[in-house]
Amino acid sequence: MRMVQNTKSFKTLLIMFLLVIPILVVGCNGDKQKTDSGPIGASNTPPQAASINVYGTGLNDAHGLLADGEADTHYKIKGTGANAIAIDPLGTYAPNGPNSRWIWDRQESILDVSSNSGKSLTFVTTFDLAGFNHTTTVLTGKWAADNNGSIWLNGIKTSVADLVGSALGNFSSLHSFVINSGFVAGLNTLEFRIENTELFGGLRVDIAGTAEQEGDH
Ligand SMILES: [Ca+2]
Repeated sequence: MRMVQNTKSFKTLLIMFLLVIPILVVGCNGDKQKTDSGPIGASNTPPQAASINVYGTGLNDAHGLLADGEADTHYKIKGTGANAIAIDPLGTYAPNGPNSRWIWDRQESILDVSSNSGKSLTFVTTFDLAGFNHTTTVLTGKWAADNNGSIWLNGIKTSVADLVGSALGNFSSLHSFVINSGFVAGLNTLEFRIENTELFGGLRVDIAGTAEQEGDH
């Protein structure tokens, strides 16, 4: 009788043991999966796009609007290296502000328009992508030109549509653009090649940019 009871007890223990092992295994796997997924922390945070320091035309270092005739130290005239000059636009131009204003190589007057006609000027601005993954950079903006223009990045023409045909709309309104390729590590150079076919000339650029910071991925 005692032997039968012992045998029953042994079977009961064996069944319980066999039931418990799978529970333990599942439990361990569950813990392992949690470990593999890692703790929630900075190393698993998706890369964050941060603003890069790129300037529109006619701005001071704090991105505030310059006054008429002030030097724009962020836009240089290619060839001479002179600063562009913030100008008071003609009535047919898109009005200045709030994020940028018109520039040319000098304040213009009705007295010097003849010397201005047919003048082509390239305006150069730079921005630094140090600390950013340059391949993730996106520039967005709006621009206008009197009369025609094209946008170049690091010496290569961008896919942004040229302003052509000396159309009134080239300078009476701003034209949206996006640049998302052609960037290099470190210093990047953006050029606005402007052709003034007659009378006054000008360039206006609203621009902002983002890129993922290095170390976020
Ligand atoms: Ca013109």
